[in-house]
Amino acid sequence: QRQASTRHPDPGDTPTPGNPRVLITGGLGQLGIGLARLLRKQYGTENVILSDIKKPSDEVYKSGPFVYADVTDYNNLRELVTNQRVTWLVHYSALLSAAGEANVALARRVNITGLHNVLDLALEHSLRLFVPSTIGAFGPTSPRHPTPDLCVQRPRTIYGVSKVHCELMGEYFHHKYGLDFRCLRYPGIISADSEPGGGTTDYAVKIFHDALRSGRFECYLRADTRLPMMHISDCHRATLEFLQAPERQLSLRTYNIAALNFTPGELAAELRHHLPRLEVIYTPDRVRQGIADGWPMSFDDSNARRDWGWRPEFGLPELVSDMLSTIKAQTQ
Ligand code: AKB
Repeated sequence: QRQASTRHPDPGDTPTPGNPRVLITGGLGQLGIGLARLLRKQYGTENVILSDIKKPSDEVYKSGPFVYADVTDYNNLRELVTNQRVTWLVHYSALLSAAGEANVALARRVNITGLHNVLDLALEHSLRLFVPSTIGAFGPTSPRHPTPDLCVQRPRTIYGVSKVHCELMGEYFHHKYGLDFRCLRYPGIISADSEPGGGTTDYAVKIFHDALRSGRFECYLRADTRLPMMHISDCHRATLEFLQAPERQLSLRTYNIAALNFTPGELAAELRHHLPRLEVIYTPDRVRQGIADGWPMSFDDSNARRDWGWRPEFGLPELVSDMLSTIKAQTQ
């Protein structure tokens, strides 16, 4: 049996009373490191454990606890949850939409078997379990502009199918066994310091890097493809606020969260306020254009706003200025 290895072998530490002990799976993807930073500020560095099957950079390794965790291996996860006395589990491991279409068998293993493992574990150890869902949990027969929380969900990607399965299983476990399951449907997330991988919304991150590097960007979506998007700091804040929301305030267990929506053409126009010479050419890719054409164009997040006070901060001008200044600072 595999032994969990930790930067700080600290299971003997006494967690501050009332503070959760958080384990983040898939922690080296686009979202884990930033969420860990925010949670560590609130609950203490040692109480937030990042995990992944990949090797962390020196910077991540030095910044707080990191452990190896394979979500497809139940015993590995169980050992970790027990030894580290985990009370909250944030399950970020997943293959995204385009990566899932390229490897359906792996997407099934990670997104469905991995989910079953964390659900069982959360039930066994009475954990608060947060799993993100996505705009990708909807499909061409869903109302698309805006998409409400409750409507037809017939996605046509393995990623979307696995996320609808996740929403339904989590809600079922909540109703049947009282599991504290919480799920937010994320839009495309825009971040400067961590790169997305294998998604359909990734163009909206890459455009900033290419615009600054070469002044030219080749977009795999048509100029008029509208999708819901969100700045990463809004995403992290939404996740923290939702995790902290008292259970009595939650009328749903799965909520849409929205910030803004735009097309590649509108994003390029906003970027040209800063980089007037930016050249964008559109070469739609069959798979990703097909996926985007069946996804929501905008999200109705009125339930999240009403129940737990969700409010985004970043509009398009703020998002573009922030991305450009952060990437410029990184490359100087
Ligand atoms: C993807 O494009 O697959 C993800 C998502 C919207 O869930 N970024």
